[in-house]
Amino acid sequence: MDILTKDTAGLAEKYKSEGVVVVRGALTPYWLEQLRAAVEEELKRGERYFAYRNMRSQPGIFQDFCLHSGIGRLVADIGGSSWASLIFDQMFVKEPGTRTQTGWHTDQPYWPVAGPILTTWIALDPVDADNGALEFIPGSHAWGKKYRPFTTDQLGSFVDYVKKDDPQYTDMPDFEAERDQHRIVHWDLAPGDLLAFDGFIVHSAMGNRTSTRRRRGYAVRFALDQARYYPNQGVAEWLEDNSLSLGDPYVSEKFPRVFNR
Ligand SMILES: O=C(O)CCC(=O)C(=O)O
Repeated sequence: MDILTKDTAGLAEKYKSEGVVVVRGALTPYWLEQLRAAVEEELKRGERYFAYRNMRSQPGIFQDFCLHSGIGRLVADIGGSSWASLIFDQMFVKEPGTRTQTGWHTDQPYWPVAGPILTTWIALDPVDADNGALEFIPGSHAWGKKYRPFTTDQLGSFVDYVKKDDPQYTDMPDFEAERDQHRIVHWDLAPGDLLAFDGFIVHSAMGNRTSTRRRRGYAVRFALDQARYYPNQGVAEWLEDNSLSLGDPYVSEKFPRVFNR
């Protein structure tokens, strides 16, 4: 039984041109409650923000969700792909008072993958501009830019560029300073709504300025048709895989196919 919405009409076209779409009510109450519980359990580790990643590699709710919820089909439908493989998952909790903005960035230059990557970001709480909505520059995924990766502190603030001499990357403009030159969008989300966005789209996340409203988000990254192993790119060695050669489809035991049409 599929447990995620199948109502994806029109989304693939929009995703292709904008690089980001919202799917309302994507999760059933069952999965919403399961993921919320799993996040609470994980938070007991006492880490901050960026530290919670790849939970799906251990048996448990996150893994069950990634492999068995039907999300792979949703991802392939939106991304116009015949298959989807699982890269990793990550949770982003901005507690009340976490004012730090997650700086403007693109994701894919950090990872050893060329070709299409789609992230699903699922709201586990109501999300809006006051408690940490994600912002996007629609269409920026198609600019053909590969922005230089940078390190951040555990709250997401810029620290320093890495790969400073690598000519495949360009430095990122100060999008915050030039906000008025871009079309910037965000969505207010209800729990269970899902954002799907491209690995190259320019995005950021606002701070949580509220004193009472948590903002829990659960992100899962997938590779699609034409995604290839490209270890010449990236800074995330933990996403490399010796069983793959340069140019192989990004599918392996470590990065399993979760949907195949
Ligand atoms: O949820 C957040 O705070 C940031 C999420 C993000 O940047 C991402 O998933 O790539």
